[in-house]
Order: sequence, then C-alpha cells, then structure tokens
Amino acid sequence: MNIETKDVLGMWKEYTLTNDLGMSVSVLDYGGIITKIIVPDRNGNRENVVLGYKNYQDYNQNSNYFGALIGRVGGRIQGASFELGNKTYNLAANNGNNHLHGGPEGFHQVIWEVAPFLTEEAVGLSLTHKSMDGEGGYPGNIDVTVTYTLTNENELDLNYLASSDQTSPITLTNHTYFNLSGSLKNTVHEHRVAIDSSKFVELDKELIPTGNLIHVEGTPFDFRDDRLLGDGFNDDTEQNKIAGNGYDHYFILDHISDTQVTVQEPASGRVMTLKTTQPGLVLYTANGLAEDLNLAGGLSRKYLGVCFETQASPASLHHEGFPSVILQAGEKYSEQTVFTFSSK
Ligand code: G6D
Repeated sequence: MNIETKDVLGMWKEYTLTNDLGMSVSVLDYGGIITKIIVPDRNGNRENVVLGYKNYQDYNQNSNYFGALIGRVGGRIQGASFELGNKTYNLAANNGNNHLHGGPEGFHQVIWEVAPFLTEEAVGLSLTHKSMDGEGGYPGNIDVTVTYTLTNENELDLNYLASSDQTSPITLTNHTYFNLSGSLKNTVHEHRVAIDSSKFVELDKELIPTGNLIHVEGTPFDFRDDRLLGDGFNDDTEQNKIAGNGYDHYFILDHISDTQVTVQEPASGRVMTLKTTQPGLVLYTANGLAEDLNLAGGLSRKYLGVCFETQASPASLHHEGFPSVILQAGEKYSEQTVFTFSSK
C-alpha cells in the first residue's frame, strides 16, 4: 500500500494510490479528477481502464468531464432555473437553455483540499471544498468532503458527505468513463452490462426529462439480465436516437440485488461491479465524444467509454415522483458508491 504525489504543471498535484494487489488509482486535486485506474486482466496484464487526457493541460477545458467530481448538481436542470420556497433561482445556462453538471463554477474545476491517508487495509484521499452561498447561483454555504479509498479487495470506494446552512439542491457524482478492454484497445460495444433497474427516465430532444418513466421491458434499456452495450448504439428506438444513438439516460435503481451494476469485458476477462446507496444513475455511453482528443492510450472516438453517474435526479426540481436532490439546512448529505474490479 502506498501513495505517490507528483506536481503537475506547477498548478496541480496528482496522487497515485497503489494497493498490495497491483491496482492503482491516480487522482488530481483539480476537479478530483480520476486520471488513471490500473487493473490486471485475466492474465495479470495491468492496464489503464479509464479515459483521460494524454497531456494534463487538456484537463483545463474538460468539457467531457473526464474522471471529474460533479456538483453541486449532476445532470441537467431544465431552463437553468428552479423554485425553492417562494424564490426562483437562475443558474448559468451552459448547455443550450439548460444548466449542466453544476455549470461553469461546478466542482469539476475546483482545486480540492486533499488529505492523503494510509491504514493497514486501505489507502485513500479525503477531498474537501467549501462552496459559498450564491456560488454557481445556488443558495447556501455547503461543506463537502469526498473520500476516495482503495482497498486490498480492489475496491474503489467513493464516499460523499455534505452539509448546508440553507436548504439547497445537491447531488454529487463522479464522471469517470470506464473501458475494461485496457489501454483503450476497443470501444465499449462488447461490454456486457447488467443494471438492477426496471424503469428509466424519458428524455426530450434537449435531453431534458419529460416527466415520464418508461418500463425497460422489451426495450434496449432492459439490462436486468446482462446485455451488450452495443445493442443500443444502432437500435432505432426513439430514446436511443435522441441520445445520439446510445444511452444518456437516468435509470431508477430497484435495489433488489446487492449489486446495482455488473460490467464484463469478455476479451480481457475484466469485471467491474458497482454498489451504491444512490436511488439511480445516468448511463452515458460517450455518444457525444469528439473523435480527435489526445487521450492516454490513443485518440478519442465515439463509444470509447461508459459512465455510471450515480446520483439523485435534477428532474425532481420540475416534476413529482423523481428522487429528490434537495438537502435540508442542517441535515447531512451522505452517499456512497463502490467500484470493485476483478477478472475471470
Ligand atoms: C453530454 O448529455 C451528455 C452528458 O450526459 C455528459 O455528461 C456530457 O456530454 C459529458 O452532454
């Protein structure tokens, strides 16, 4: 178990956590960005399984949010505004008419205070940030602590804590793009994915929830038994086409299984499981990824990674019946998502 720290461009620090099994996770203080996750395949070949820039300075304009912590509110807030109490809050419209991923002052581009830690069973980083009242247009002074922990069971545990002195919307997530083929050898077409969910949120052409929930039965969104991600890339189902021929949808988790997502990449034998306390997640298959970004491992292309953005739903600010993003003043926001890696 160890932690290496290195200076990046004289602006940031990168921390690399390594466990006793040869898994390592590298994180920037800037945006809490996960730049690399190195895990072995079935033959013990240790390779990077996430998307990240080859050159650190490219993270300055991280419009794909590679690896980044997302907040105050992950996802899209319709019309870049919400009502709370008897007040309307207007946010930056940084994605068409809507507010995406906390806007220009979002947590993806904050330099977090980092406190590394090392115990017998784990190695990790505690990232803290104070978001001031009015920052990004949101009410309340919010203290946030996100803890990244790597264990000797090859678990990467993301633990999110926050508190606010005013009632305010918050739903935090991490925007890592996974690709279990290793070193970006293949797209994620052949990743087999199972998601413990029977309903997903219908989107309009602006990728804004319509307020309807759609049952997955008989659709390319039925991941209750595992299925190839690629099934949804060429399907003429309206919702896949709206997302740019893929997935960019919030799934309501049934929490029937003790594991909410399982991902398998047959060629390498790598397996990733996801367990979360969150009520749902956005499945995003990099449908909008540009074709020419210089990534560690090669040039970017469509479908090169898959995100599982565990979170509540900002649709709850405009529709009844969606997992709420409201944190009451003085209450504790506490959520956890654990990614576990193995091979077979
Ligand atoms: C696109 O719609 C998608 C988002 O879900 C994603 O987070 C972003 O690209 C990186 O806007």
